[in-house]
Amino acid sequence: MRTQVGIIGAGPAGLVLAHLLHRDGIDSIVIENRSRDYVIGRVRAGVLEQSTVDLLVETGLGERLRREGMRHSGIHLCFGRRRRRIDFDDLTPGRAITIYGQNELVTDLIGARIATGGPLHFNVADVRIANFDSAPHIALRIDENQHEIACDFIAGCDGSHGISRASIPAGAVRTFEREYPFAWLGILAEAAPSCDEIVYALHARGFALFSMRSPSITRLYLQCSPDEDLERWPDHRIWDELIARLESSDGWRPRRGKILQKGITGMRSLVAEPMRCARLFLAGDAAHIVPPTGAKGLNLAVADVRILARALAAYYREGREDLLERYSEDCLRRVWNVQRFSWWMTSMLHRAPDATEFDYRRQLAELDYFTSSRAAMTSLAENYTGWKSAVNEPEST
Ligand code: RFL
Ligand code: PHB
Repeated sequence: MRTQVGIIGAGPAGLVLAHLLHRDGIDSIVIENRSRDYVIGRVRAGVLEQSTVDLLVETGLGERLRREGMRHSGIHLCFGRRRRRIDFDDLTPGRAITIYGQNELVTDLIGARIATGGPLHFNVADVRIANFDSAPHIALRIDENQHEIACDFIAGCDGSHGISRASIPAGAVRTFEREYPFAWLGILAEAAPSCDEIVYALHARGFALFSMRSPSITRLYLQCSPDEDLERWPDHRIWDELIARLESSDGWRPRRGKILQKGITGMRSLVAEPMRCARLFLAGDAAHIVPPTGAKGLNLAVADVRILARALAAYYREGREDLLERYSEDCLRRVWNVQRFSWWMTSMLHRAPDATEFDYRRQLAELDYFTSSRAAMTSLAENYTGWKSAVNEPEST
């Protein structure tokens, strides 16, 4: 097989890249080591930034997103039983977030890829990459048959446990990491949302988050320890804990319902620098991981591939290499800002095991400030709804 860009991974990064390249007349082959059902069924992100929504709409992927996506023009922060709202319409006019499950987005992207007739192979095995400093190729197995894809470039969009980053020779890429001493226990529940916006809460017993997927499905998370045993969390205990942490003095609390799915997610920050090694380009979770508190991972993946697609288009159309040369630098400015924001949201809203009462009171004061000073609320709103896409800079610059 031969193509211009070999794309490893059919998550949001790989599929959006394939979509953008197709629109620019650039061929690609997408390979994915899991099944189509598995990729679609994976319950993960739910919050799309304004620039992610704009890109999807502009490139013809907005039809179902516009119909079923839930546009939110604010979020709530709850602390010491006070629930305060950050009003995006007022603070960052024209910018909001949209709730649309990652699995819905991936479903749309797979549909769009299939409609173009572009190659997309699921269930591939033994993926290996080589020669990415000269003539890149990808070796793989499809249905017990060995294949090779020769390509001009490889896009490593294979997530945090993929082979792309791991294939780069030691010393060519540096990683910067941070582990957090807590995790999230997340549930999907059959319950109509009792608030029409997301609620983040800091409680003396730890963090909790109320979100949703549709008018009849809620998504909730609570802080737990990284080695938490799910067996110790029968459904009634999860609900009791969520309600204890989220309930506010105005009488609001999440509505109980049948738990459809539960799981534990560890929390990590990681950045690989540079995000490129010769003709191999890393994008999305393959290059960086953020803790989910800022709801940024998927949005960052889309921001990377937008820059990569533009650089590849300039290369094929005009023979320009400068945008490819600048790919890593262009992405990393946003990546580090998002790391900073996600780390900050995480630190403000979680209770670390070794934290003191002093720390807790300082966190409450920080929440009080960020929900009452207009300058502070604007900063939060600007970061949460996301940077402008075109110049990859904060909204107010
Ligand atoms: P993905 O989605 O992990 O996709 C990578 C794909 O590569 C495949 N793969 C391989 N394919 C071929 N050969 C190999 N050797 C391969 N190895 C792996 C994998 O099977 C997979 O299909 O990475 P991508 O595309 O970079 O997308 C990143 C996002 O998925 C991720 O950042 C977000 O889900 C993070 N995230 C959130 N992001 C947001 O923007 N907003 C949110 O609200 C949000 N909430 C979350 C989240 C992640 C969570 N978890 C479970 C980690 C909430 C949670 C709980
Ligand atoms: C979600 O809806 O899954 C969600 C919302 C906000 C976050 C993380 C996840 O910060």
